[in-house]
Amino acid sequence: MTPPLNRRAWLSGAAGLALAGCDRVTQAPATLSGLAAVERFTESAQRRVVGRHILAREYPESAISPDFRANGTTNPDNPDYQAHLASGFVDWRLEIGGLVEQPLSLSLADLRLAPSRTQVTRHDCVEGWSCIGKWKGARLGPLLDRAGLKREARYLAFFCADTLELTFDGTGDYYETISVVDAYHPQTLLAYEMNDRTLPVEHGAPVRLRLERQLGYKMAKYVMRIEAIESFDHLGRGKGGYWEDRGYQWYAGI
Ligand SMILES: Nc1nc2c(c(=O)[nH]1)N[C@H]1C(S)=C(S)[C@@H](COP(=O)(O)O)O[C@H]1N2
Ligand SMILES: [Mo]
Repeated sequence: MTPPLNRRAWLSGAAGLALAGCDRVTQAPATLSGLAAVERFTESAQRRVVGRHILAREYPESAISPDFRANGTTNPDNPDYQAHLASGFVDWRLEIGGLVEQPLSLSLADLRLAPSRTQVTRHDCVEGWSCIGKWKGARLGPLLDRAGLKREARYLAFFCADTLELTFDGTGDYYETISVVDAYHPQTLLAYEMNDRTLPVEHGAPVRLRLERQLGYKMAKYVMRIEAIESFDHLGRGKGGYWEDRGYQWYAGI
């Protein structure tokens, strides 16, 4: 994308002024093209990011599905998880670590105190069904700000309590990855309430991801640990998620 002519003229003019006090004028042409390249880069990067922050459609409460289907794991067969469930998740902590300045260990009470959002949205499963539900949860962006993402962090990985397929190498554990950009989308939540009630076990208690611009399989249930990572090559079979490892698209935009 080339900036419009008048803009480019303005840019070289401004850069020329800035360089007026500089005695190594011979460097000006290289500096100018460098500035123009940076300008073009930020322009297109910004448009991409803004485009990806468009909100998913939200619905009136009257549209909420009376029977929201549960899919995949509906009660993790995992002793640690079952112990937390039995005690109402009082000792449960969500870990946020990896490429962060300040790893976090958050109780449900901590999550409930974090900046939250409530939204009525439609959940689309790749299998061909949709349900509308109301979700309340902590916005992921402010939590990542608190943890302080390091520059190298490009993705967030979500590790879940359930193993969907028993494999010898552990690639059957449910996990997901999303980009840092999508993590900062205003509707991206760590949801702890569904339809005004504590998130039920079949829908991912105590906390599940809501990522409203993508398909259902991206929205990890039973999230135990979040890690900021630079690449997902080393996770599972390297495709970025349990279902991605079995052929689904990594970017499941809708
Ligand atoms: N941990 C975990 N998360 C998961 C799944 C799962 O089996 N385990 N299934 C995914 C799929 S395919 C869908 S459609 C949704 C289903 O969410 P629901 O049970 O609340 O309808 O969760 C997604 N997240
Ligand atoms: Mo799904």
